[in-house]
Amino acid sequence: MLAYIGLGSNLNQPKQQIKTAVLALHNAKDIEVVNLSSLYQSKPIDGSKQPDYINAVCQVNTHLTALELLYACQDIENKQHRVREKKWGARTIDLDIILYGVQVVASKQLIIPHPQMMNRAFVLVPLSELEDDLKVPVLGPLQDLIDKLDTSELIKL
Ligand code: PH2
Ligand code: MG
Ligand code: MG
Repeated sequence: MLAYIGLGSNLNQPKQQIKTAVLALHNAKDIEVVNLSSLYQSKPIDGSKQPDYINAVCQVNTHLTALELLYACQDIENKQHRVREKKWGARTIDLDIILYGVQVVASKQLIIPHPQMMNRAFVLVPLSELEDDLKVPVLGPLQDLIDKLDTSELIKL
């Protein structure tokens, strides 16, 4: 299954955190990293005072189920000392499953497509680098989603 994972960090050398997490995905059993977008810098979405984020999107090929992939991502977050304080607070690393093939998931643990993706240029723009004519399940063509967003504050590194 082809899946897309969004990575984000705004603490403890964010660029290095992203690279460490991609390497961990590469080394994880049953996950093959196929492609990685550029890194992007942006202001935190939520308005509170916290450092700018570095974000990227990674394309993976996996035999894991969506839930197993989530656990693999959480394992990597834990190894990089992710502390879950408040929702949308600053973090060393965040790995979110954005898409899992064309599968739609709505369980207590996991929602796919990622429920905030349509509001987040730092997810959609790197995703379009990897597959620009992507049609997102439920939400429609990726380019239409991007056209609805202000992407002017997103800095490609
Ligand atoms: N992640 C959040 C909340 N706000 N803002 C940016 N720019 N990048 C993020 O990855 C991000 C955010 C919660 O997951
Ligand atoms: Mg997130
Ligand atoms: Mg998350």
